[in-house]
Amino acid sequence: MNDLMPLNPDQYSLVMNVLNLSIALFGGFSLLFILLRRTVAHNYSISVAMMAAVTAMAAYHYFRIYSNWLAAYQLQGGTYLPTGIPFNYAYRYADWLGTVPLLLTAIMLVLDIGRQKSASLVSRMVVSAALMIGLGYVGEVQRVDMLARGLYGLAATVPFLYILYVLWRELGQVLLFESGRVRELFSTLRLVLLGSWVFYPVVYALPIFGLSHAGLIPLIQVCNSTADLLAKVGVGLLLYTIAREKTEEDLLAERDRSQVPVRIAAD
Ligand SMILES: *C/C=C(C)/C=C/C=C(C)/C=C/C1=C(C)CCCC1(C)C
Repeated sequence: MNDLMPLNPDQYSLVMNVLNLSIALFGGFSLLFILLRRTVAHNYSISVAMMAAVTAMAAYHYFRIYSNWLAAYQLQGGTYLPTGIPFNYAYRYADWLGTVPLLLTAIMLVLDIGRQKSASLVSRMVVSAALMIGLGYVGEVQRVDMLARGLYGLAATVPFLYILYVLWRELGQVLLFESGRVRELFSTLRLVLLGSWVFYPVVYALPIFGLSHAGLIPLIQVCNSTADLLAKVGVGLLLYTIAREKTEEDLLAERDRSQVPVRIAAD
């Protein structure tokens, strides 16, 4: 789905501005996560560091998408015409291939899952994410064969549903060991994740329904960028809040434990 059509200046600059803003937000939040990493306990700082990496990777890829967008069109007589330089979808998929497994790993490492269980969960999530994105990419590069696009899309939906299943079912059981506040925050995180993730298959399916309007490419770019911001920055901030909450709970538990011997000694 790569055949660019002439755009009016509003469509062109909307995408340019959204991509530009995304670079700034991802870059800024990456820096913030690097700094915030030090405000949580050692056990959880790895998750916050991973979110810094996720947003940094996104900032880099958005910079490439932005430059590609500038090169793909040329203003001529008040209309933006394709220059012939292709607008490369691979940047998005390359980004997802790196960021989605990392994002899922960060989510799992913030919870108190046993070492063995977490290794198994992490590997299943990483494999599912890679399958989802790999199959989606093969479908994406089918430029005319919409049936193939649909079939690869459906195949990619299987690991997608499996990831959601793990997040709700298996992590639901792990969550029973967490405090009420952590459970609440984690439920919000899952909802934000779901709310942003459903955008991707929907946007992917648009061309299948014969929607080949000039506005389609701008629409896809704006939707994917919004979903990426929610899925990376929104989820990252919630993850940080959970890490903060657990740091405080651990400190309280530590204090309670260390008070016991003191009281005994005073008796
Ligand atoms: C930061 C980027 C994120 C969280 C990207 C997530 C991408 C997806 C959930 C993509 C899912 C897809 C399907 C479920 C089917 C069609 C193909 C995909 C790859 C667009």
